[in-house]
Amino acid sequence: MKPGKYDLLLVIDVQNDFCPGGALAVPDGDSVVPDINHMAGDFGHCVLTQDWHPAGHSSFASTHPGKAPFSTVIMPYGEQTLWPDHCIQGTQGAAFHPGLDLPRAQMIIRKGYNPEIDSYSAFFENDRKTPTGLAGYLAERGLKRIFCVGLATDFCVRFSAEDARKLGLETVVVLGACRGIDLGGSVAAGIAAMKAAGVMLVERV
Ligand code: VGL
Ligand code: ZN
Repeated sequence: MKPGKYDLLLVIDVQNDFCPGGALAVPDGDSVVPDINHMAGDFGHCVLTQDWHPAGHSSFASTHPGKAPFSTVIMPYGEQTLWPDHCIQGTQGAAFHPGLDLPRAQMIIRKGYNPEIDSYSAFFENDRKTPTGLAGYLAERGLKRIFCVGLATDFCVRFSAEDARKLGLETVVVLGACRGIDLGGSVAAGIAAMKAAGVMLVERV
């Protein structure tokens, strides 16, 4: 599973709010940074995603009176987990972790900016049909294999990897460079779902 010139490293949501001390901290989230920096040199292509919500986003519990963070609501597009306010556009919490060192990264996909729809996946919003443009970018550049790393294993990494498979891409998730939130067993469920979707799971590359 050695990456090369025609492979894309997709670095998902390595942002301050998902790291210890942040608004939606993923346990040990910052520990992926050195691994990702190190891996990036082996890839011909690197794209980052950045969770990028307006204040008052519909995925924030604070937007739904009486609702607590980590509870769920039904949205027009299905069930949505409600989160603490996080990754608000232009804030330090939304900035990439300062240790991330990816000078060769080619593009940043911002997602979750539509106030009405959350977006876990790098490819589609949570309605599972509004595209972000990443599929077109990969197609136009002739890239057919992606390696996913970052935060969080059970949400944005999982949804990105599943969508990549739906698009027919060869998809690898490097678990050693991912960390999960783990709500009620969501890491185990996410790993099972990714396997079932034909995602290749490896510890490192
Ligand atoms: C994420 C919850 C809310 C993630 C983003 O990056 O996994 N999770 N927004
Ligand atoms: Zn978010």
